[in-house]
Amino acid sequence: MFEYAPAPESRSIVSLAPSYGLFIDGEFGEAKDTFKTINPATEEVLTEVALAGPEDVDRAVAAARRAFESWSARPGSERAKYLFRIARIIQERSRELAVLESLDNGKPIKESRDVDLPLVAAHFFYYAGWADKLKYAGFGSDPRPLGVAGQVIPWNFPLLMLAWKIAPALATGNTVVLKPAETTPLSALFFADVCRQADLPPGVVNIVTGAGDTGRYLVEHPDVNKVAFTGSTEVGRQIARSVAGTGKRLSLELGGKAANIVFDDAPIDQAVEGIVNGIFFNQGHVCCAGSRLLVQESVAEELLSSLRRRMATLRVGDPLDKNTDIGAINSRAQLDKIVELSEIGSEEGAERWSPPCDLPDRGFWFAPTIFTGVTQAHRIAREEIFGPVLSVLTFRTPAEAVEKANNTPYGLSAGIWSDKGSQILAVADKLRAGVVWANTFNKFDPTSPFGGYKESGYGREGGRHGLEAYLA
Ligand code: TXE
Repeated sequence: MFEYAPAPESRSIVSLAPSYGLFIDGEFGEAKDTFKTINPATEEVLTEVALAGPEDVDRAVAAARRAFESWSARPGSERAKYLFRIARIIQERSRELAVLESLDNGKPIKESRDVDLPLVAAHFFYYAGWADKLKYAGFGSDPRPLGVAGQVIPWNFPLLMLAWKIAPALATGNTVVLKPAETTPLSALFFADVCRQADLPPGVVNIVTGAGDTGRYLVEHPDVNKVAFTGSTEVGRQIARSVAGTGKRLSLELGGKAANIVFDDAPIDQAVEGIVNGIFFNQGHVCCAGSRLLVQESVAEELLSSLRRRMATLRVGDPLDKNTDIGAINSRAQLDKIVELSEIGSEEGAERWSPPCDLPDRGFWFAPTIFTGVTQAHRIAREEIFGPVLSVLTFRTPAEAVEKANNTPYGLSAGIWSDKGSQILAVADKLRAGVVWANTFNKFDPTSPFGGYKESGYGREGGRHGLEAYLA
């Protein structure tokens, strides 16, 4: 289905077919309509993808329902066998998958290759290990799967978000209909091929591609028992309203506006690396991105000059070049949003800075940017930009840092940089954030729960908590 061929010039590419269908009941098939997915680094069309209508979603949910009975009745050790197989095939085909992910998403190949893909495989290995250990593990005396899970995922980590959702659902005996984002459908379709290669029984995993309407049909489908969504707060709210009173279980992972708090005793070089990783990793398209830097006033000047020097070394450009640090913005719509909020930042009086940076002529690009002199009243201090844009605020005391860090409708993550363990623990305790990193940032691991407070959503993914979300 997806062929992998070395390109004439030294790097390798995936060669794509002209079109791809929906994956329902173990087979790829057409839909009435199609849509195009493009390479955001060049604006070239990669391929056409089937657009699932209500009748396609019906078929997918029916296939998942038929598969549920036998899948949930299998011993956990058998479900584990399939998950281990999937994990191993992902490892074997990880080069193809990494290239495909970077082509469709725009992220640097060194991130898809060294971060996304290893984490994807790790999630399948981790949840494979749980599948035969659910009884007597504190999930109740007879933990049961919920049924058919309708899962809607975003475009920033297409395959990793799929792994976060599909691996625990399958380990617990649920079956799945998953809708990837409309700008990044390809790695989910590749994953469907992986399921076939692993001989996963038909109907256990179904992939319906399409835009928001397809997602809406899926989450509103009466025969779906569990809805899992990662995406914007606005759509999360709509989904919460539509699910209310239906008896469906819901988990939501929405936006964030994380504070990365740097105290005056922090190792500055290490903190600068953490800040850069916090906001420029994956072009800042990260729900837990450290998009607000809170730096203690006494070290602000030193830290900012060091940060500017480091930013000047970042290479923006071709996602398939292994030296690239910042790739393409995923879509024109996302680029427009980043541009608009950045212009608002300047209009509201914050000072904007980017290193000199040659951006390619075609494609969607945005230079790494910091705003200093930001106050809590500024929109760039409150709204999720979801791009490579950092808002810098200062503080004098730990209490002020906590007050500013918590002054957001979100509560997904935060970072603390300090040499004093006691300071880190005291501050972490007061932060309203689901994840708090100490002297590091954007560290992910399948064993750790991830999720937010307030408008960042509810429910946890990852770790044993990720299983609870799929068990009655
Ligand atoms: O999200 P949407 P968008 C934030 C980020 C970004 C903004 C908008 O700030 O700038 O959201 O991004 C599907 N019923 N995050 O527009 O629309 C859609 O097809 C069911 C943070 O891309 O929420 C896609 O598969 N599904 C976030 C998925 O929802 C619907 C990651 C996400 O798209 C739907 C992404 C509907 N009514 C964006 N409407 C994070 N938490 O990481 C759309 N979808």
